[in-house]
Amino acid sequence: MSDNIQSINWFPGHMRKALNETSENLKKVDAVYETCDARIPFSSRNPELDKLVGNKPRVVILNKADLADPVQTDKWIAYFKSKGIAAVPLEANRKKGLEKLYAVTEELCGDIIERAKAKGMNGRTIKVLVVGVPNTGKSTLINGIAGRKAAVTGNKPGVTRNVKWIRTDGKLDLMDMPGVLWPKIATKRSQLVLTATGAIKSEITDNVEVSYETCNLLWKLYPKLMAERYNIDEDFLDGQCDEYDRFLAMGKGRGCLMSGGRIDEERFARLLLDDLRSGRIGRITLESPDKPQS
Ligand SMILES: Nc1nc2c(ncn2[C@@H]2O[C@H](COP(=O)(O)OP(=O)(O)O)[C@@H](O)[C@H]2O)c(=O)[nH]1
Ligand SMILES: [Mg+2]
Repeated sequence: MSDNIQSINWFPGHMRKALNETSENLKKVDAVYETCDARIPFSSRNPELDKLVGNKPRVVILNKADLADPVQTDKWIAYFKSKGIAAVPLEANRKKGLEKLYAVTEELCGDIIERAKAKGMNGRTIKVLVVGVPNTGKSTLINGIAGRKAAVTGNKPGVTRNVKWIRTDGKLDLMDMPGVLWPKIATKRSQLVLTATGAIKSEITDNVEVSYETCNLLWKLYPKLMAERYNIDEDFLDGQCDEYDRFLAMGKGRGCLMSGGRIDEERFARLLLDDLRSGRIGRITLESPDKPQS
């Protein structure tokens, strides 16, 4: 089972434990890599982390950049920069962007290295803790940096053990216990985008509902990509039209029909979510730093 929030059961006690554990682990590292999903940088981060990290060097990693809209990714990077936080795009599963990440890390941790050198320690590595909400690519990143399938433990909080380090060929040592946080589900919109991207598996919300809401959101943000993918009439591009009619037209456009010509809504609902999650609609970002909630 993938470690989405359902399998973690985020009760308040768990949340507190996870934050305490992260806070303890932070004391043992030089820098923090905070992973988030580049498609939803707002909802896939936990705001509590800012307080915990304090002034420690930190890089926000906009992971799954291959699936995200590059224009929006640049905007997010500028946004984080304006807050004094370094951010880099990454495709952890293809190890694309690691060099840039290392360069930024060395820059941020320059004085740690310099101080060690002054004391005659030349091979001083930079100790890094990877934190982030489930499914943002922590394990993939750690394996990518380690250059092997590292035996990462502690995907769930609350297990105390001695810290072990994952040594890499490079200048980093990674804590073998990634900090698992929970996503910010402050609004219905956050819940929707987390579900739509597959970050959380929703038991309560039914697939058609999620897909329908996602469809409307996508149409608002990327009408041309949607019209193209789902072979729908150009007039749906202009002016007002009924959202449900549009959803059905897309289902028809992709041949999701039942006997008698009725639209197979469930099949289309699944197809649309699958398309989105695998990037088949195009590169899409669902939250903008200008208006993260709209
Ligand atoms: N498209 C894409 N998928 C990724 C990327 N990085 C990780 N994934 C996938 O995202 C899912 C969650 O990754 P994982 O490393 O298990 O996340 P964790 O829960 O934070 O440890 C897995 O299916 C990965 O293959 C990426 O850069 N691009
Ligand atoms: Mg993991």
